[in-house]
Amino acid sequence: MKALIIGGGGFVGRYLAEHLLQDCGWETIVTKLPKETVEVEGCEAYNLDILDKDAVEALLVRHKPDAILHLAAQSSVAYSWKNPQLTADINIHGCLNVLDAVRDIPDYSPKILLIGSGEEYGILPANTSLVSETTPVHPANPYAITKMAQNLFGALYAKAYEMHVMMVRAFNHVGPRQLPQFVVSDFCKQVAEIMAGKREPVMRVGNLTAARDFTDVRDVVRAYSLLIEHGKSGEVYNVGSGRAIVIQEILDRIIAHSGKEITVEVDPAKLRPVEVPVIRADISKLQADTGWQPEIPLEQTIAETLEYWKQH
Ligand code: A2R
Ligand code: GDD
Repeated sequence: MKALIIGGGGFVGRYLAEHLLQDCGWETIVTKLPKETVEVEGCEAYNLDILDKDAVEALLVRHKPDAILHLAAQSSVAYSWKNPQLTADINIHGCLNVLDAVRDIPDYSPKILLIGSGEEYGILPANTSLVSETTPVHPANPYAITKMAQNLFGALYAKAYEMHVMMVRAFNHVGPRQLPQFVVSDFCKQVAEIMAGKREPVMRVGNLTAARDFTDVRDVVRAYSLLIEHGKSGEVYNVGSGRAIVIQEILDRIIAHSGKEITVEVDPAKLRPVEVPVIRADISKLQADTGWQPEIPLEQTIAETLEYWKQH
């Protein structure tokens, strides 16, 4: 198996490259942006902007990977409110560049995995929080709309052109090295700075009432390789833990690790114009088709993420 990770310089991409090479034994190449470095032993990295369709096609013609795992994205919900156009360009047009390049290359039919989001489900009817792949989507932010569009194109291309495209709806993934624009990393970084005396014992937070479904990034990348092996073309798969945890509880757990008295202040700049209250994944389809199980408890992920920030 020769795999290509597009967006290999991002948070998930590096874990995925390590997993495919070391655990799966697949030949693995990645694309990254010029500003990024990917230091994974045995992994060739190529610069690629997915908005450059010719470059996307040239790379695919040159390497003809058996599997394409498309991770490149503007991945921040918060930033998508500030720059919806850029988010749409990267997440929709960028993905179309990949799909069209594959469609246009003669006698080439790789397996393609598109990474959408649990945010696609959006605001649910009252008394609903557990979402399966058949639950209607009501995306409630620009990022979620772009991921819904990306996955609709994936399903369309699978049907129209008999391409082997699979779509993921990934719920929140966390772990060491995640950028501090995401909540667990953000809180761990602030607590690590307080513990090191680099910051007053005051944390600045956003909305603590929402509940999200968190999975360790190392479990997430195992789901992706299993989907490449066993997933069905044209299908959508939730990738999450099946449990929702309120952000306040995440905060309390992270603060508890510090052993310090810490004051919490809401930063209005961290609040979003619309917030999805609860998102929790029904993962039975993924489990039935691949046998996947999440293995790393959230407590361990939090401890390791905090440790990462204590050292950086
Ligand atoms: O936004 P940056 O500068 O951090 O770079 C991101 C990169 N990227 C691009 N790559 C190629 N061409 C572009 N025009 C382009 N624009 C952005 O894709 C970053 O290195 C990578 C995405 O990785 P992260 O932002 O770290 O996301 P993460 O958490 O690894 O999520 C992977 C996938 C994404 O599709 C998310 O939307 C989904 O899972 O949740
Ligand atoms: N970032 C951040 N910072 N979020 C906060 C904070 C804070 O200080 N305080 C509360 N939150 C809340 C957000 O309002 C949201 O309800 C929740 O914490 C998670 O926010 P993020 O970690 O920024 O992630 P996200 O849920 O918006 O998006 C992530 O998960 C999606 C899948 O559900 C990203 O990884 C997306 O790429 C991914 O698709």
